[in-house]
Amino acid sequence: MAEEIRWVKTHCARMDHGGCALMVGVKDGKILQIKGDPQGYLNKGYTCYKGRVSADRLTHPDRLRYPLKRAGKRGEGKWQRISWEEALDETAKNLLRIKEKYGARAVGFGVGMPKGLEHFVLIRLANIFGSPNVIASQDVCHAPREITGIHTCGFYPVADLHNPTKCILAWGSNVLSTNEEGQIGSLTLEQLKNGARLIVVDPRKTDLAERADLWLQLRPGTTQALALGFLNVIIEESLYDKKFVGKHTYGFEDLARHVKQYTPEAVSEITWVPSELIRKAARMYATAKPAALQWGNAIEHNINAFDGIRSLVCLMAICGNLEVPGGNINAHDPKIMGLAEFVRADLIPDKRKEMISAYHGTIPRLMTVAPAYFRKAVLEEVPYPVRGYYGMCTNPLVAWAESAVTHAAFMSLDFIAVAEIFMTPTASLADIVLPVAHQYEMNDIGHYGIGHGLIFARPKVVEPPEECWPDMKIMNELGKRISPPEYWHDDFETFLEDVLRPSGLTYSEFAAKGYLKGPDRFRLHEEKGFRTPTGKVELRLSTAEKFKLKPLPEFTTLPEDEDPEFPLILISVKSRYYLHSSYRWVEKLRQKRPHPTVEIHPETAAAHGIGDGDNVTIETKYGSIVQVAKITDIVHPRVINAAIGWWFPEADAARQFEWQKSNFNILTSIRKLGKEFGTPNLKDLPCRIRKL
Ligand SMILES: Nc1nc2c(c(=O)[nH]1)N[C@H]1C(S)=C(S)[C@@H](COP(=O)(O)OP(=O)(O)OC[C@H]3O[C@@H](n4cnc5c(=O)[nH]c(N)nc54)[C@H](O)[C@@H]3O)O[C@H]1N2
Ligand SMILES: Nc1nc2c(c(=O)[nH]1)N[C@H]1C(S)=C(S)[C@@H](COP(=O)(O)OP(=O)(O)OC[C@H]3O[C@@H](n4cnc5c(=O)[nH]c(N)nc54)[C@H](O)[C@@H]3O)O[C@H]1N2
Ligand code: SF4
Ligand SMILES: [Mo]
Repeated sequence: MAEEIRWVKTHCARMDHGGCALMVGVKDGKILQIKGDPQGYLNKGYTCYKGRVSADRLTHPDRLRYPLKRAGKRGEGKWQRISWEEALDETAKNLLRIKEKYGARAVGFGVGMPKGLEHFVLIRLANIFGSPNVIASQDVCHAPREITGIHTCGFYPVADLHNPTKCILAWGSNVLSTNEEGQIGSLTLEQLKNGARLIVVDPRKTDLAERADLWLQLRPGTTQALALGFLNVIIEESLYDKKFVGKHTYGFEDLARHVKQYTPEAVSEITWVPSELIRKAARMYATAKPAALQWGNAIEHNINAFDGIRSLVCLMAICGNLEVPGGNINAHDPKIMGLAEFVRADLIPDKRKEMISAYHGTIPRLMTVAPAYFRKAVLEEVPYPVRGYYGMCTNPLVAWAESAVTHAAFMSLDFIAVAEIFMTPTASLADIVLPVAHQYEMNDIGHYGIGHGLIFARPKVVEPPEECWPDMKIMNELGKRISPPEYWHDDFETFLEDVLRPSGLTYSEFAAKGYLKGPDRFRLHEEKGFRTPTGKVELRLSTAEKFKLKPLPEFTTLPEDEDPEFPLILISVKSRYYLHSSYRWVEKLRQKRPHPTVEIHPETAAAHGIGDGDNVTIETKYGSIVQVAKITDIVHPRVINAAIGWWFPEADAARQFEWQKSNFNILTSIRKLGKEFGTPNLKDLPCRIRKL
């Protein structure tokens, strides 16, 4: 007799940063329907389209189902099916051979956007193996915000959208589409319904900008200048929180003197935002108590990220919005295992000095290697040779800036293993490809280590197909082969129990509860000060000289020089329907966004003779790609917005699925990098277009 439909509670994952509580309807071992759980902490029943169709990721006929070994030349698309024993032994043999010849640091452990607990198991694997080199996209994703926050105020200031706020300042954040870091868009909408004012700083008229009281359409790449202009107005007009500034900040007089030059008129010239609008917005933010600054990824996508973010933390601070409900808070973790303990940071005490980045002098506390520096090590042996790579949850050939260099680096490595759900451009260059179990097919913990003070249960709903294993299981078994077995478990699920042990809960008790949240602790600075060397918010950095950082945030240059040959400015936005380079192969998503599209203003399109739906060549001085024109006035006439993450799963694997044709990162470069994080310019690039 057929089974009745059974509803399982879990949390959405691996479609963005995740966090929506879901009810998943299962029958006969198959997922039939997904809907939002009205009791969800973040989403209260909300889901987006890609969350609702997310089970379609599991059933695609071309999904990887067995371990594969390269049969032809690298990248030729010829594979031989092998057993797990063979795949693990072969991977172990190669990694150990590289370790013996060049040292453990010659193996890079690669990971992309944090997707689940496997992220931290990978760091643990690297630490136990003895390699200080975890290669991650942190240079362009959150580390600039997190680490600049820690240096400035001692923590990572998160917008508190769970308590009433009077004003949301959304700065380069498209949260209604991206639900960035579990700041599910419905939380913002709820605040607006309850009367919060909204200021949007974005070069593009986003859905959020449509709802804003004030929309500041800044010139891309000028966040630092605009934020310094806000500081100028707030200090000149004496709108700052005097009590807080007097008691809890270091270097206010210096900052005040320094920002005098950034008058709204001067800043307007740089940012294109009218000076009166800068004044109005600065006043609105400074006089709303409390106000939350919801910042986004865009501010860390250029070489000046550090200055821009420093200015924004100074802004939160002088307006008295740090550590207050409805402002920007230090989210405290629940009682769970600390990160350092989980990843066994103790085993590699000299990591900071040993990692590739040490040579490049990146900012203290950045503990992963920027992809730009990894490739330099592979291709030029700077500062030492790197010959092997184990990667999971990432697609560097599409996700990293300057794809041609990525291709060259991967072609030159001695050994590459990639764990994936699907054959991607990067996986197609590997020697060993390992098929993984995915969301809904394994027990997992979400949002661990993300800094939002929450973890979510993602219990298993269905069995993985054929020979797919969770990444955690793969690394647990590989770990036993390449490092002392006592660090590894009989059953990988012990990792889940380890994280939870301090809470007193088992994984199944946690799954029944759904999530764990740390305690709300507001205004802790009133008792304890801030966790910086001066105990205050460092408007002027006391460690500047020691760490070779700028003491005060400044506007130095545009990310790239203006160039009359390339008169337009290129930006990008993450797609509502995809996660970066993932899931172009999920039919229901592909139907929504079948082609890579580039948004062009009607005047600009007309001047170039481009019509809606035309194929357009987009060119920077670094490369050129083709995308399909979408004519729209949501972009400025001088700005175009091209799609990121494109490759074509339907194309030829032997040619890496046309990784060059429409891939945004053909247009970016790693020749110029921000010093603090090794960040390249991903947006704000001079470009030109023509009809193909
Ligand atoms: N030009 C430009 N470049 C960018 C960005 C940009 O805005 N513009 N954004 C940057 C940012 S913010 C980030 S975070 C990075 C993201 O870069 P990546 O994290 O590398 O990109 P994704 O497409 O999210 O994930 C890559 C792969 O993970 C696989 N995957 C999904 N789930 C699993 C799993 O459970 N296990 C395993 N083993 N694999 C899985 C997917 O199939 C996919 O191929 O890209 C950065 N690159
Ligand atoms: N659907 C979906 N959701 C996602 C992701 C995804 O790929 N797809 N990726 C996830 C990841 S890893 C991340 S990091 C987050 C990122 O989420 P967000 O922080 O929202 O990042 P983006 O979409 O890159 O850009 C946000 C906004 O910045 C604007 N912008 C572009 N250039 C500039 C500029 O120079 N200055 C300013 N101030 N704004 C600018 C864009 O117009 C856009 O509206 O989203 C996560 N969620
Ligand atoms: S908003 Fe994000 S977490 Fe929520 S359903 Fe959509 S993809 Fe999943
Ligand atoms: Mo990201």
